[in-house]
Amino acid sequence: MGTAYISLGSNLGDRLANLHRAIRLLDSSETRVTHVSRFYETVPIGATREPVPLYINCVLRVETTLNPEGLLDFTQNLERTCGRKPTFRWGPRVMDADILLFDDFVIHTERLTIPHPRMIERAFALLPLAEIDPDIVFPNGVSLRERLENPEIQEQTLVPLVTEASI
Ligand code: A4P
Ligand code: MG
Repeated sequence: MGTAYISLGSNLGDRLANLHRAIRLLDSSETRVTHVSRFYETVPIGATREPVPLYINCVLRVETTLNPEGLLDFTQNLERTCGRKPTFRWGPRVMDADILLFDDFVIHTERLTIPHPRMIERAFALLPLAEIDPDIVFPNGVSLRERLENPEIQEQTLVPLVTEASI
């Protein structure tokens, strides 16, 4: 059994409904959702060709019998089931499901990089992660607490939504 942290983001359609649906789909026979962070409304990060609407983001902790590649297949199927259509990089999407961490694995293949390479710069991933497990230390020895004190993380805008994230 492996433990993974998954970041969910939606900035198209009924964003809350999209997140709830993804959480339900993830709670399956192969991946059990054990923790869900609060939901946050977040300003889009990353340069795009055109303005992109605000995201709602959250992070989940799952216990899974899948290996990392199997979990990526699962999350990519989930993105399609939720109605994600290919657009441009960082374009609006009904659902983005990224694997942030998987046990202490460090993976660099063509399809999969773990820890997620951009996680460390993104408050929308780090803050919800800290709600679930504030004591995380990344495989490179950097602690989550250390990253949260970084001014570049602290200046990013995250608004917690008053809604119950439920499994
Ligand atoms: N891939 C490699 N490693 C992973 C991993 N750990 N988890 C590959 C998931 N996928 C991984 O992803 C592109 C490819 O990454 C996949 O084919 C997979 O094999 P994608 O989701 O199809 O494309 P993308 O998301 O447009 O590009 P990218 O570079 O992955 O973007 P990110 O890093 O996912 O960022 N701002 C806010 N506020 N909230 C957000 O949620 N999300 C993004 C997307 C940008 N800005 C955002 C948010
Ligand atoms: Mg992605």
